[in-house]
Amino acid sequence: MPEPITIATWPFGKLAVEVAMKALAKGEPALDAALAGAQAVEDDTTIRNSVGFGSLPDRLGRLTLDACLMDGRTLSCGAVACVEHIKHPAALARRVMEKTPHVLLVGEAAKWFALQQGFPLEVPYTAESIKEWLDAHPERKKKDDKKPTSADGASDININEFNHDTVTVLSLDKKGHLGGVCTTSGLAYKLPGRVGDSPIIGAGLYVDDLAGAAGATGVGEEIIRIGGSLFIAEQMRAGKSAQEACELACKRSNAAAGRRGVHPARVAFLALDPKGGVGAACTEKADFKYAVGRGDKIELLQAKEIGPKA
Ligand code: SD4
Repeated sequence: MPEPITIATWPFGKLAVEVAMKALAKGEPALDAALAGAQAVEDDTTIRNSVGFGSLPDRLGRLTLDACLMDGRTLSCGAVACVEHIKHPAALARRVMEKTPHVLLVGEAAKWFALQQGFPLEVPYTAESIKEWLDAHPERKKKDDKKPTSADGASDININEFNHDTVTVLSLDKKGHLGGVCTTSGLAYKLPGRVGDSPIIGAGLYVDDLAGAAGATGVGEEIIRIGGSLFIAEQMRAGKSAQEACELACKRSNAAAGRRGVHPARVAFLALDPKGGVGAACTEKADFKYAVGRGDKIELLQAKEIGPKA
């Protein structure tokens, strides 16, 4: 019987890992455990600049959330993008998976679907998040690292210690099944309507018991461009370790930037293979930390950085 494992992005992913590991210890399926973990992070508005309500909004000050999830046993998956006023987008993505024949619902229509499913409409802003937006709004304060998304290339978008906003949680349960969830408020100060990699199956997340689970964080445009998570899963299917697969994805992202003549963006990947092997890597300066839980132990690890010359 495999040992249950959960891995999650960024230091706040520790909370997700704690919650998911408790669920796995009780014998819950990987997808349920990963969702419980992700939702704990969505619920915690004290995690500044993080995920869910209270996190950083778009350029007009509106908070729109993206999420997806995938079951490695069946390849069932669901996603929502650009949803406002719904506190638990990952749970909503699960309803898309379970109650509709579709994979992805977006915007107003996703909100209507949420209402139909009994999700309450809620106010997503906290006093702190409003103050943060007022202080950091690009027209009020010119600060390079908080620039809004520009049209002239994703490589000038920075992910830094102040604007991590995605939790990706990958779990392996006692029965050897994989499940994954990704939930985010997207890039801080994005253009209204912008959707990144996080709710895109194959980009922000991919989970297949027969290959492995992979997730991403960082500049979503660059992750979509290389189909990051599916790329990693396919590398594992072909025999690469989780670590090798994540490093290859970083190399591919760096090479993609090279082909456009721009500096590589900050992206990071994590992966979990069906036997419990773990990997993570990031591009230059992404400074990616991730949480790993096995048994009673939860640790925060630093991902290997893959520079443009690697
Ligand atoms: C996005 N990948 O919307 C997300 C952002 C992110 O830490 O991961 N931030 O592009």
